[in-house]
Amino acid sequence: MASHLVFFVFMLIAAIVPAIRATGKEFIVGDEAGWGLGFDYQAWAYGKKFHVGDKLVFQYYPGAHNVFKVNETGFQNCIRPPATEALTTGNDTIVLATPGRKWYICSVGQHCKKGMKLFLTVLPQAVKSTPAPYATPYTPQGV
Ligand SMILES: *[C@@H]1O[C@H](CO)[C@@H](O)[C@H](O)[C@H]1NC(C)=O
Ligand SMILES: *[C@@H]1O[C@H](CO)[C@@H](O)[C@H](O)[C@H]1NC(C)=O
Ligand SMILES: [Cu+2]
Repeated sequence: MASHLVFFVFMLIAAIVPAIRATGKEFIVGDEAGWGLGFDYQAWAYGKKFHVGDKLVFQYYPGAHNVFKVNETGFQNCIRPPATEALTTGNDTIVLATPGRKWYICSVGQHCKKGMKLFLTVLPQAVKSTPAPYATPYTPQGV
């Protein structure tokens, strides 16, 4: 009897957990420091696990900075891509849509050269977002 209840609770949790994970985590880049100068974004990203479906939010005073998604060369040499538009709202949300390596820089002045750049690796989605099957209802026995 008690073991049935434990099984039911387990099934319930197993059905709920993937639904929570699938909504994606939100990362405020730099946490309280936000997106700015004098912050080590590689240290910030180190040890964090980014998955497809998670979001990055770059927060800064609008006009003071911007966000460009660049390739590896652009990241290393601080080259802003001519064709792409910068994100400039000061609350720029990027959904990590594909796995792989991603690079972001600020193109204002010498900010990128001074270290205002972020590199991270996006992992595939941790749990499939397909709806979990319903748990089998607990049926009392020997009543
Ligand atoms: C990287 O981006 C620059 C534009 O900023 C472009 O000229 C270059 O071809 C790109 N390199 C690769 C390997 O895609
Ligand atoms: C910033 O963006 C996030 C995610 O899109 C949103 O939840 C939040 O309300 C925004 N904050 C401000 C101050 O606009
Ligand atoms: Cu900047």
